[in-house]
This record gives sequence, C-alpha cells and structure tokens, in this order.
Amino acid sequence: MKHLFIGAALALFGLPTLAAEGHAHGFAFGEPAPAAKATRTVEVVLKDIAFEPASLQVKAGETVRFVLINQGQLPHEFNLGDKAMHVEHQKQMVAMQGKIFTAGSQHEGMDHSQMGHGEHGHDGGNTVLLQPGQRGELTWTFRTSAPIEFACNVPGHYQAGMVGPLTIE
Ligand SMILES: [Cu+2]
Repeated sequence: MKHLFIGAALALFGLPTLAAEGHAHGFAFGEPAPAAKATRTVEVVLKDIAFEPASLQVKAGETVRFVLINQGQLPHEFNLGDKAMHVEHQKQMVAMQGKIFTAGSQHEGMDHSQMGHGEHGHDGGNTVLLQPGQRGELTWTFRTSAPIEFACNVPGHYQAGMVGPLTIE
C-alpha cells in the first residue's frame, strides 16, 4: 500500500517537470506560430505509408500553415525535425505503446493519452498525430536554413519510407 502511494506521488511529481520541458520554445529551424500569422497554407495528405507531396519547400522567415489530412487506415503523424529529433521521437513512440495509462511510464503517460485527439504538444508544437480520416493543422515559422524532414514516427513508418525532405531556402 505504501509503495503504491509513493509511486502515485512520484508520477504526479513527474508531470510538472515534463510540462516545463514541453514548453521549450522552438528549435533552430523555427517555432510554432498561430494559424492567423501564416502567409501560406500547404495541404499535406497522409497515406499508408507516404506523404503527398513527397517533399516540401519553404522560405526562411516564412510562416506556413500545414493542413493535414489522414486518408490512410492507420494513425499517422506529421512531425517536423532533423534526423536526430526523429530518432528521439521514435523512441518515445515505441515507449508509449501500451503504456498510455501506466503511471510509471514517465512522461509518456500524460501527453500521449491525448494522442487520439490530434495534437500533442510536448515536443514543442512540432508534431500532430492523426487517427484515420482525421484532419489537423500545424503552423510553423521557419528560421535558419537547416536540413529538416517531415516524418511519421508511428513505429515502423519512418523506416518504411514515411519521411520527406523539407527545404528551407
Ligand atoms: Cu505513418
């Protein structure tokens, strides 16, 4: 009984820390922005297992609103990041599988219980997870030119080729 209580307390303590991390603002290549700031809207269709279009081009300084439509039979993600970030996110996605309601699963427990609802913000607003048939949006201000990819980090999808280059000119 005592152990359970301590476990619950630890789990609760973990949450504020994580929330703080989740608010790390942006990345070298940019940061999330309100949709109203966007000067351009780009539609991206998520399929089993591909993106359409297969590559994206933006300008440094530009704010782009991505309208995301999952036309597949599987959940898919639209995640902006460099290769290292995608590798990290894939680890998180694997770790959270089947652990959504487990208090001991560190920071995965809270945020990923929201995953079915489209957006989960713990990665700095650079990712949206969509269930089959679902639509979502992500608006991003691009900064420094950097080799970025848009990718789906649902386990196995990146490896199967659900990733495309995003060029910041
Ligand atoms: Cu996918």
